[in-house]
Amino acid sequence: MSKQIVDKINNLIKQHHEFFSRAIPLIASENITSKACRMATICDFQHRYAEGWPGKRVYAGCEYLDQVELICQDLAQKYWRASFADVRPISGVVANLALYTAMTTPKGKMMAMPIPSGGHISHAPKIAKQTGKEINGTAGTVRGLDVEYLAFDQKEMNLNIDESAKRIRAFKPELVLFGGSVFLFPHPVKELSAVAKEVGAHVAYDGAHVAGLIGSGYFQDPLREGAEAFTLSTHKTFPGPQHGCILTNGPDELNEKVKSACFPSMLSNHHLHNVAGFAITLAEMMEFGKVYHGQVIKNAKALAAALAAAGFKPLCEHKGYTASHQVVLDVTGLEKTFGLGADIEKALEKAAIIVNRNLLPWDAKEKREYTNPGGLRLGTSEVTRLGMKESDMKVIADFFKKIIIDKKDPKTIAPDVAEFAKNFQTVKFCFEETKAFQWY
Ligand code: DSN
Repeated sequence: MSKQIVDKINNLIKQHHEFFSRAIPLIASENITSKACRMATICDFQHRYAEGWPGKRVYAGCEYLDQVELICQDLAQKYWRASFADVRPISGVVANLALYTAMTTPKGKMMAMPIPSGGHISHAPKIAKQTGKEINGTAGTVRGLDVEYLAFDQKEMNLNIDESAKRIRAFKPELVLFGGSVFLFPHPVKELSAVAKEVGAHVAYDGAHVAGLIGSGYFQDPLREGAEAFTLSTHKTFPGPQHGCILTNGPDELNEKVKSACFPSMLSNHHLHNVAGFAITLAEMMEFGKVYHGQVIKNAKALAAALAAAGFKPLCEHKGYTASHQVVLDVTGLEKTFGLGADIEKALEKAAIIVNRNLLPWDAKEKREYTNPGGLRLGTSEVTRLGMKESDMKVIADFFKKIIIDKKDPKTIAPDVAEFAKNFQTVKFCFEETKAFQWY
């Protein structure tokens, strides 16, 4: 029986790989790693413990692990132009929790992007103040923080500077946190940092989604615009293994707080195999990131334009749709002919086009919920790493049109999607190109 379970799991993994080899992966928070990175993540490091800081571990046997972690710190500092990097957080959420520990008091006050407008759940309160609903966000639930939202301009899909400034002055938080999960345009970090500092607040930036863009010199540069700390995950636009990181430009007092928040407060072991994969991906992005991330952004703009030409409503046409890897589609108006976000997500999945439904900032007002919201969020990081260019975005938009507007049965489109996907089976922007979905 036990052997059958092993076989069954191996078979499910194989089927998953086969499915993705026939798919168009458009989840904005995902990406795909190189062979060198994958090999690092399955090495013996995964069996080891190395609590603490390199050179000052709680365990023996760390000589080589330490060297890898120091290389990872050094490369992260160079790539993101920071003087300090803690590469131990095992995810973006853990990096944020360590940040809250370093920069707030328990039950203190924080301001962040509104969750219904694309803020991340790790920034959220326990209870939504506007609706009284329990949302159990990380900041409110784990750190007990009283979270107030910055003001959001729905037309511009960005923070409203004047109204946010008023709210910061009135609420007087300990921490103002920028960044989010729906992230089309750079946040006004410079303008609002000045206001945050007037009230004595710390300023930080959650760049989980846009970290790769920023490292390669695009989007914005939060540590030079007023953010004291920059948290990130390493697997969205930055195409590494699933992990996290915290960057600062000092001072030492802040760095020491971050270090002790990571260990012992937030972590015991820190998944050393992923630190190795992170370091390898940093080396890749220092070599190939400028071209790769430039293409990610070009593809996102091209995908939005092609979807608009095909009859869809990507947000922010007046701003060129996006300055990041993301496109947000407003699918309201299709409810009578096809359905909303969840219906479309399901239909596309049947053709192996993988997207996620997403709330639009005005969904709550129009009584739509996350279960079937008015939006879709698309991301071009992974398809770009597989080699797609602007002309391929038109092909993708045409698949969307056939399924959602022309209402063709998605199962009849799946073979065309698979045929198209055959051209994109190699992980690029790395030293040794890799078969993307091969399973051993
Ligand atoms: N939930 C992820 C996203 O899709 O944005 C981030 O953790």
